[in-house]
Amino acid sequence: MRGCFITLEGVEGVGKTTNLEYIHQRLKAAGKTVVVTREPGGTAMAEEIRELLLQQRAESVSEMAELLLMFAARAQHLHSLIIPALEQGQWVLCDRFTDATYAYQGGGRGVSQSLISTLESMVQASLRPDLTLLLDLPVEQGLERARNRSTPDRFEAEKQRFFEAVRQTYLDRATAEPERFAVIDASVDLAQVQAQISQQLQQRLGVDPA
Ligand code: Z5A
Repeated sequence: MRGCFITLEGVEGVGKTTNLEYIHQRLKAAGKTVVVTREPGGTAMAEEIRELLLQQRAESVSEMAELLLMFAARAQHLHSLIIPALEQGQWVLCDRFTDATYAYQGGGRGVSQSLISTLESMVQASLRPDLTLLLDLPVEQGLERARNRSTPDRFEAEKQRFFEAVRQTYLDRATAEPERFAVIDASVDLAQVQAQISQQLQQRLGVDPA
């Protein structure tokens, strides 16, 4: 039986990395074999594309080049890791996936949603996540949490307005697909965030509480 595909989304600093390990442990405790991965990246070649995408550079990057590189990395990730794992019955837990393309390249950069949708169908056929946990909090709060880290990458260097558009696109997508998305209030303390995640894993996927 095909494994379950779970994605984690949200703007900068919402706590995806922090909560990824928590979800991993919850799924393992429930007896699932889990592959944890991320986008862009997840395989050696896709990680090289990630480097290309995140590096700050003097040359201005075309929106189309950025979009196609995101999908090139995704095609490789699906081919080498995600699809084989799901077909073997493993669960895949992925830090960002195509909703991030709608949010960042679509909402943030202004690329048309229909173009993204065409590429999504070409690259993924009918494969979509079974559950997308959208960690949501006001942009300023996320930027504040992320501010103390290393030098900003090419995306992190964007202005607040860019991230507001990213957040709104995520929320619109969650409203349009409530059966796939669970919106988590990430503005509260970590224990409360994890309680919400735990409840969603139980309600939607039957994962027993710890
Ligand atoms: N991107 C794209 O444009 N298009 C695409 O299709 C895809 C990606 C797939 C890399 O993503 C960039 O790629 C991303 C979008 C673009 N750029 N941006 N921005 P990434 O996921 O690697 O990078 P990120 O969004 O910058 O993630 P992040 O910086 O690692 O943030 P996070 O994982 O969501 O947050 P965190 O590191 O877990 O937490 C941040 C801090 O907050 C940390 O100190 C925590 O201890 C703290 N924290 C976490 N939760 C809490 C709570 N509840 N209370 C208080 N403090 C907390």
